[in-house]
Amino acid sequence: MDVKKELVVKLGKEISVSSNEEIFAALLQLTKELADSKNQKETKKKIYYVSAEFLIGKLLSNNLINLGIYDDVKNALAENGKNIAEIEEVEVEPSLGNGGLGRLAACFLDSIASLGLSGAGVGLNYHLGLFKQVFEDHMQKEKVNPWIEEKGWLRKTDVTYPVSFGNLDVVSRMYEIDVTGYDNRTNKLCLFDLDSVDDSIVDDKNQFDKTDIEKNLTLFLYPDDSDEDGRKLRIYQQYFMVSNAARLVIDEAKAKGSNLSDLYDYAVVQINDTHPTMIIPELIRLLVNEGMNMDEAIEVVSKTCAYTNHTILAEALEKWPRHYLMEVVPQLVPIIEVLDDKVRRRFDDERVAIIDRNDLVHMAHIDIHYGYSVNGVAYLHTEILKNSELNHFYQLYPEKFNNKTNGITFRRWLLHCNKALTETITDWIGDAYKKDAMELEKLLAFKDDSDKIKKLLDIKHQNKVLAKEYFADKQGIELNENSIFDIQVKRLHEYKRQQLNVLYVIRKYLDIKAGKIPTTPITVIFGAKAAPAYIIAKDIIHLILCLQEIINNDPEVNKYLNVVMVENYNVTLAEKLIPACDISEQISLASKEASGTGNMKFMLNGAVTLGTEDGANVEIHELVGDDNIYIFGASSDEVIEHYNRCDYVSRNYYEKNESLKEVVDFIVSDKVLEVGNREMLERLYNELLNKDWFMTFLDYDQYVETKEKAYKDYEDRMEWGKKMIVNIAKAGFFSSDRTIEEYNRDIWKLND
Ligand code: 26V
Repeated sequence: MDVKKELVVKLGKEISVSSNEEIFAALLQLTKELADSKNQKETKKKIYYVSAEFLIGKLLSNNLINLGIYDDVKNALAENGKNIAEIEEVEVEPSLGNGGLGRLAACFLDSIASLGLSGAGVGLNYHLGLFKQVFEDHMQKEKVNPWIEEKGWLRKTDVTYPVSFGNLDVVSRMYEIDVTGYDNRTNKLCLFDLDSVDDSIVDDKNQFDKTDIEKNLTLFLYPDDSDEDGRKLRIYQQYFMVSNAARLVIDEAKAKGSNLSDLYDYAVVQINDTHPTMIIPELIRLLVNEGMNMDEAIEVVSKTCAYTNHTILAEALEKWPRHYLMEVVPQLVPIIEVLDDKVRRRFDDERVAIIDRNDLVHMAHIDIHYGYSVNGVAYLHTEILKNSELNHFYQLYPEKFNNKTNGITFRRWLLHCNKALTETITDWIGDAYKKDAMELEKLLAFKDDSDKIKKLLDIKHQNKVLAKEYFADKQGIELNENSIFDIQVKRLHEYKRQQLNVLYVIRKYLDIKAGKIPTTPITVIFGAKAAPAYIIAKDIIHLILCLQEIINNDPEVNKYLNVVMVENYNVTLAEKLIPACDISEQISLASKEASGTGNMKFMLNGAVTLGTEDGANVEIHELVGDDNIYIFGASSDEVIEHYNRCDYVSRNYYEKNESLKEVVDFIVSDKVLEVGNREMLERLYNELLNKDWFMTFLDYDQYVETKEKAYKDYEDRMEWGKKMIVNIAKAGFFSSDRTIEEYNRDIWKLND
């Protein structure tokens, strides 16, 4: 295809005289046409990945790469004085996701299409999605984040379904976004919406009438659930999502010749965390409406649905009061009661009941009893599910439990975000690794080759310069490209322990003030959104922003240490930061991070992990070996023991440890109080001293010591470069193509 000719036709004029917006619109059209040409006939069985979140990121560049025309487009634009990076800037990042679970769903869709599997994502078309984070007075403020534009990837379809709630009947509409496979088929992300939803009901404080379902249903991802109306709205959303998904599954199966008794030969529904759980009773309800008897419907659905668990945090394992369900989705309640009744008749064990004694419906329990597969997302996480968190269920159904260690798509997290590294790797080992990620191991041959190492170090430096330019331009942030980039980017949560990293920053600041100067300057970079109602998380952000102000403006310190918190961390910013990173902070309290996927992205881009033995860090450690990772802290077994014995007392650590005491006290020192808010800082200080549920102090000494070692090792550039090569070479295992092949082999079995 002559890309230039195509673009000129679409533009109706020369590229050189077109605006970036016009070029973006033309490329959008071209991409959609090409994607259409790769729509393939569906196979008999199809995977439906149902998820409340799809954190897809900007799509233009990725689609161009997957369709094989990125270089042609880039060159055609360059010949006409246009820069593809500037065209990419025109696109607004979709706001359909929150964190790891949503990004995983997006990587999986890419891999499903890239492996040529017939599949669809099913979710909701949130108009405002997740809030936009801005910083005011060193605090996070939430602003609305409209992202849907006239000229975008969404395609309105004629597919509509009636959906009934207790007090309301609505008619849905399906939108589609193309999911282009890498040199392969196009699949769809199906997003359901309501024509009556009205963005204008939201005021400038992000408030709206939570009971006006016809107008608010698909406005926000995870609407505030601090009151009853908010919680009910979540149930409205969840049912709306799964009712549509169920109708889609049944319609498509029927169209392919299913008599519904064989639904599982046509469809597999992967339930992404508990948010889509109601698809189980809903499918049962629809099959019964089609004339199937209840027992058979339950059996058919149980052979169709599979569940993925992404967290062991109790707060995220959803339990809905039966009376909420009775009000919002009364048609499901009798079915859920039958499901509960069957469980109670089989097992005399309150712990595995679906409806508990307090009349709470345990969504995960529905998934486990009435799905045929339960998987965790990393080796350690699955072991914890089997041996402790879900042990009662594991005893009942050992055959259902399996592990699928997460992965990331290398198209976005290497080919797209790190062009220089991609080119260099291709130079060195050819491009087979783009389809077979394990080929990256060939890089190990170069780990003692000083020219190759120098080249890698040079690429890292270039990526730091690119990040510096980007953040200077977009956020007015100054980054020192000659410093160590030590990065922690992920949702803000106490279990992820950004606060531990902050304690280290204070330690370093006090050391520098006392004359202990680091050999190489350090930039500690944070990016994180806190849930709007998560008070302590917001206090941690406040402390980081105060430290940023104090440290970066202190001439004695800022030559050696800088703290930067980027605003509104999202996929687009991740793509700039990850290629520039030296040290990847993965410091969760062992046992709490199910997997992590940022850890994989950093590794693939040549950063070295500083982390606890948690989630997929365990597997990274195993692959790269002790010399190429910095591991510290208590093991998951030790942590679980502390919880069981209730014997972790943070104050004891504080009182016995001078360094720690000095650092913690600094949080409420005059210096910080001068800049910050007393109430927030004191609350955080008290939380750490009196509660510290995620055991920050437990690992403080080891963290400081290990991080110092990493900074010291960084000085030996050739040795460090070797670590970088090993990390990149061993990252192949974390390709989501491998993960999806395993899902297909063990759970979906699409090609049988
Ligand atoms: C759950 C809930 C529950 C109720 C209210 C709001 C809310 C918001 C989000 C969630 C799900 C969060 C779960 C999540 O993102 N888990 C992450 O999943 C990643 C992909 O498997 C994994 O790498 C991370 O370790 C895990 O934290």
